[in-house]
Amino acid sequence: QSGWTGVNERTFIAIKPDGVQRRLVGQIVQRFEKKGFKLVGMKLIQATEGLLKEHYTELRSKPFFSGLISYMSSGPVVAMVWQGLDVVKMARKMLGETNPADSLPGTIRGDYCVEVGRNVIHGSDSVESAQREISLWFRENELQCWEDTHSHWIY
Ligand code: 3AN
Repeated sequence: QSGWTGVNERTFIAIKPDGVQRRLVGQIVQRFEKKGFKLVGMKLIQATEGLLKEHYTELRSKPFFSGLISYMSSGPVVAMVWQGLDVVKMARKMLGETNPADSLPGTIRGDYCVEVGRNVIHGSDSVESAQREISLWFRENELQCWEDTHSHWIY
């Protein structure tokens, strides 16, 4: 689908239950806004086990899989879709590494967390994963295409 590349590239970002419970939602959203990306979808959702197992299907044989599912269902998550040039790759840079210990200060995981099993945020790892994850978490009518129509009165 041509609409998924260039400035219209989209990624799926989720603030995990620990991020919500630690009141980090505002600061995380602010980082994506300040970077210049466009918010096109957002909801607070208690994910079902079924949704999470599907989301993490590639990890189902990992020893931490059941712990991961119970962590991710321990409270609501903020599911978001962000749009912009190269957003998949740049969002991964903003997140830092899977293990917070390998994440540089300045990244979200580098600044806000210490344990791999409580690493605050998820971001799609490729354009293909982003497409799969967005359609898993959002209906088409929950995503907004919008333009900056007010810039004429911001001086
Ligand atoms: P990422 O979220 O950086 O793409 P994945 O997809 O390898 O990393 O892992 C998905 C999630 O599984 C991680 N965000 C983390 O919460 C959890 N996880 C990954 N590796 C481990 C581990 N060794 N022990 C516990 N949890 C892990």
